[in-house]
Amino acid sequence: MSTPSNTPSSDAGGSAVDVDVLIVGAGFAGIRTLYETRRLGLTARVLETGGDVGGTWYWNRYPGARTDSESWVYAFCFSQELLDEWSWSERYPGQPEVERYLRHVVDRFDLRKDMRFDTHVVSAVFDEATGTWVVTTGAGETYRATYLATGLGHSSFPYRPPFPGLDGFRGEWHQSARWPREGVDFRGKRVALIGTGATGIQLVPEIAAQAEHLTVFQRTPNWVLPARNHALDEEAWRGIRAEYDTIWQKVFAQNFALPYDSAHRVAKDVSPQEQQEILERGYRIGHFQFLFETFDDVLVDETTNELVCEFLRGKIRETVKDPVTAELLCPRYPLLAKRPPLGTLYYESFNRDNVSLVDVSRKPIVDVTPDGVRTAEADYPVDVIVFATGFDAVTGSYHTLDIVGRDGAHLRDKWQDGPRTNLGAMVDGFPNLFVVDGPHVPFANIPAVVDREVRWIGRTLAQMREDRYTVIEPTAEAVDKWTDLMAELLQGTLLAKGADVHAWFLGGNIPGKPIVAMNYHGGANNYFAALDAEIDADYPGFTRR
Ligand code: N01
Repeated sequence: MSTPSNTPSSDAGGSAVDVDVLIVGAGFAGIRTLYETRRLGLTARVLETGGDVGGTWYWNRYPGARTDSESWVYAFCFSQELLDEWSWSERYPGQPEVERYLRHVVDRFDLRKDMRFDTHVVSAVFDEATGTWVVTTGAGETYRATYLATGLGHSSFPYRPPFPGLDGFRGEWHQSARWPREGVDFRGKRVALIGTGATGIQLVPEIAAQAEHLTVFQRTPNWVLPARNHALDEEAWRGIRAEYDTIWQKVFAQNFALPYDSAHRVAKDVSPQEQQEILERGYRIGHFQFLFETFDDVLVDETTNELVCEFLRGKIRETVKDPVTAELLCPRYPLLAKRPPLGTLYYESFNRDNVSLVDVSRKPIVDVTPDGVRTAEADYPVDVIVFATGFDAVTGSYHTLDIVGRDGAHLRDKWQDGPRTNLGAMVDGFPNLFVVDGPHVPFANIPAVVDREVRWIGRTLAQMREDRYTVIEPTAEAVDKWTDLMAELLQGTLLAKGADVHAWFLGGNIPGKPIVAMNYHGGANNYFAALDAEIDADYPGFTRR
């Protein structure tokens, strides 16, 4: 076992450490954490499995991959200079542009020198004698650090297609979350696409434009909202920059950390005709604005939700010419019981002669044969299979490394019935472990959530230094309370209906995974307030020594 050649930087509990903070993951969370620790004058090192920065945006390079938060807020906001100098080219940037952005950020702030790529962390063990974390990589290197910060990502542990026979398939197959860098040539090929989540619906128009034939296997239809993507020219950017302060203020004041105003009305406040006019206006604007600026009660009132659902079903029926296909594409569960994606030319793709839809809700996919996909009803011979079958989301990545806290407790055991945290940031029994953008943080615009959580971590570390503490850990009572709150908040929204439709944010997409609230559903703005309140009250939910 080799030891990295870092100069020991500080002392915790009497034992020299290689760095103050060891950060796992170089996506938005890891980059933001490295910036914060540097700002505090701490030494840090990022270890990343991938070959470069990006996290989700490094691996998910399938055609059509793009953000569905608007670019101007799908960004770091810690530096005014960075905001001033970076202009996204589109409302929703594609994967290559997001990856370029993240590379620009690490180079711009000279962060790369503290990052190690192609380095997979296999374990992190808390050494009680010295109060430090000992982190081991797949290559057998070890690092000792006072603090461990995990930015492992929500969508980073792909759900391996569960179908028997895959190894005997004679064609080629690809999984969206592990897309080959050289791309895939679909020209002249018969292609099967399995999965119609946010990923699948982005892939459909791209594959359809190339393939000889595309067969889409759908188990549950999705509510695909119109993205209305467009290019951003200099004039658009002048407008955004003139308003940037207000835009970010709105982000931090909104439930989903998006720069939208509340509608200030519920559906029953207005006449049926006005309801339709409001929905039409919202639909023309598109994006999640359609959800948040039409009626304030879409997420909580079943009648309003169904009103909006029926409006959307009307749009699907208007768009898709074949009525049987249109009905199959119409969801029958509440909007937001699954995470709705934004689409471009998704429904329109089903009007193409080379695209067909197969409903596998009642006649499931049984296996993969040497020649293609077999359902309980028929065989579909294809040349290529694309799996967009999603992720063991939010907590799945925490099973890829063994995190061992006090008394030899394994995090994966502690979380076997669902995650347990205080503020989504720390876990009792795992001192000095900061979970960055893991479970129990808001289901919201990720860079904004990361920013506020990491800001809290930074303030906490600074306060500890001032108070001469070296160890922090949440109390078991605070963890129980926060975990119970997650369940309670979920029940206050229609997102709880996700339990009926395999919603990944409840764990329902992975067979055998416990169905629990894995996120904070009380509004990102309220979560940010809870972080501040913890500091203002001098950390009542934590012990420090
Ligand atoms: O994964 P998913 P995803 N037989 O779990 C189907 C983020 N993201 O990668 O719905 C047949 O949503 C499954 O069917 P069902 C975003 O947060 C963001 O698409 O469970 N089908 C479903 O259709 C998103 O929500 C962007 O019945 C099977 C699909 O596979 C999250 O990542 C882009 C099956 C999986 O959908 C996950 O999205 C992409 C089976 N046995 C992703 N097993 C942005 O735009 C699974 N499926 C930023």
